[in-house]
Amino acid sequence: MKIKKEFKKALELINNAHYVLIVTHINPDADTLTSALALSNYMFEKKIKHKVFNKTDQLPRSLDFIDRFDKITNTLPKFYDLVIFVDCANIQRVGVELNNKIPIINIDHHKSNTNFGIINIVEPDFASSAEVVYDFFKYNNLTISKQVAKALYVGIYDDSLKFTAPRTNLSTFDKIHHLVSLGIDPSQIANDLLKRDSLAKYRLLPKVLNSLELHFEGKVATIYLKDKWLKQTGATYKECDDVANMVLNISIVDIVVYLRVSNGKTRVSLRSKNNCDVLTIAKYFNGGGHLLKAGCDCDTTKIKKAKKMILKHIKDNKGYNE
Ligand SMILES: [Mn+2]
Repeated sequence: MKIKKEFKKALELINNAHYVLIVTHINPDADTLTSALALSNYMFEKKIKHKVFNKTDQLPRSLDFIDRFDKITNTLPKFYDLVIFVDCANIQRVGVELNNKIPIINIDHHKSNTNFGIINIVEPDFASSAEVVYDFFKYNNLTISKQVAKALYVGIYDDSLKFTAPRTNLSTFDKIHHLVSLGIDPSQIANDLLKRDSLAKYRLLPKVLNSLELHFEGKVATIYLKDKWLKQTGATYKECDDVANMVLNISIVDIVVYLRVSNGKTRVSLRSKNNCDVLTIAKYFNGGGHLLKAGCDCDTTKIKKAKKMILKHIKDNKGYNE
């Protein structure tokens, strides 16, 4: 099996490296961070020198119960001789330029992955990159510690959208079964992950939900978040990440378009169900992601304008009527 060999080669490179840099994507989600932290906990146990890098200065606080979360840094180390990308479809996803002479291990599950590494372990049929990292442990017969198990469990749980995403299958549950058998506590993890919301989030949510509009006979819903609401409520946009999925629960809605202005652009998150492809929409605007979960930027700070652009393209792409 080709992939099996790649896992072996990856471990060899890790064991021969002096300093491993593990990099995660911008706008980090649980999958990219837990995949990195699973590897980081393993390396810590094996005394392998390494760092986990993410560009942001605003990591999702809800993940702070995962071991070594506090060690994630947004400063690149001066020296590293191996880079591991996790959950990044392309080299630009980390948001910084790295020394291009240094070998790359590329671990991912995006169909659009550009195979930019000297070792590429990409499993587009997996619901999460954390599952690919799980296989790295399995195929190399490495012991999975409780710390590693916890990180992998959270990555698989979150990126499979709590076991509701289409790529969730028997193998996902086999992995979960094994991880739980190692002694982690799913109930405690659920409490840590899901039940520590700030009050500010619940001051922000009604404002975002109040922006809800339905289009094309209700098939498409739009919502937006205004920067000033963050100041008014003290919430961060990260805390409101699940609002798009919330709106997608409305029975007639197939696509949710969630807009917010950030860094001089309008950031657009697209979520869908019933096999409704939003990746093509995101790609049209130079974005990326998965079939049912994608994102892109519109070159405007006017939410109204961005919304119009996206809706027009959805209309043309899906052949919806007004
Ligand atoms: Mn992922």
